[in-house]
Amino acid sequence: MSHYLTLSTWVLQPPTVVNFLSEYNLFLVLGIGAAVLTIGWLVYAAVKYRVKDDLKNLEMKPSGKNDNLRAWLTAVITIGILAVALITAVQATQFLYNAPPGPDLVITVYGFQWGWNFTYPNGYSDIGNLIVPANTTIILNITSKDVFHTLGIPSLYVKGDAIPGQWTSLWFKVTQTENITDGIRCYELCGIGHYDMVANLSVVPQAQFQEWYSSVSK
Ligand SMILES: [Cu+2]
Repeated sequence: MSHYLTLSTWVLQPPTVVNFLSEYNLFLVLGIGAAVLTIGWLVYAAVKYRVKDDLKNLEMKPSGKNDNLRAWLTAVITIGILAVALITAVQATQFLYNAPPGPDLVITVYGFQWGWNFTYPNGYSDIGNLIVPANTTIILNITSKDVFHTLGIPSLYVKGDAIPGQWTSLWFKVTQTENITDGIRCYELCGIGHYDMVANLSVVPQAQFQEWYSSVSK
């Protein structure tokens, strides 16, 4: 298994990835639309108002009805694009903040210099390996033992700050079983070992998870 998953690796994309991609694609469309309008208008104006045979054409003419209409149209389109971007960005963020209703598994994560400790509800804890069942909402409650860290899972498009004295939550759900070496890493420069502050993510079938989980229960 490679270090980083490319998107095509996921046959069924996890909801956090779908959420991110749909927002990204919308922003791409809005951006292309804005570019076409702006550059189109620039080219149109450059051609229409170019200096022709003599310099008489340079005289400013009083603005007509069409100029006002164009100004209003520009304002309405600009506000429209910004409004769509704002509303959908807030919706996408809310989606990431609010985990869907259960069944879920809540895991406590401690970041430290330099590694990740994952503690399960039964008290079992592991440094460097996060094993979770497929088709289950996984909620990570994250904090730090020392300095600022940030836990990120790039293949799932989720990230949460690990700050001493504070808790940050994130959730994800994966439908496929998958083994991602170094799938979890630190995104906050936290000292000399930062580059190696990684952990493996294993998504296993639910039955296999239950078997493993009972075997490590105290
Ligand atoms: Cu770090």
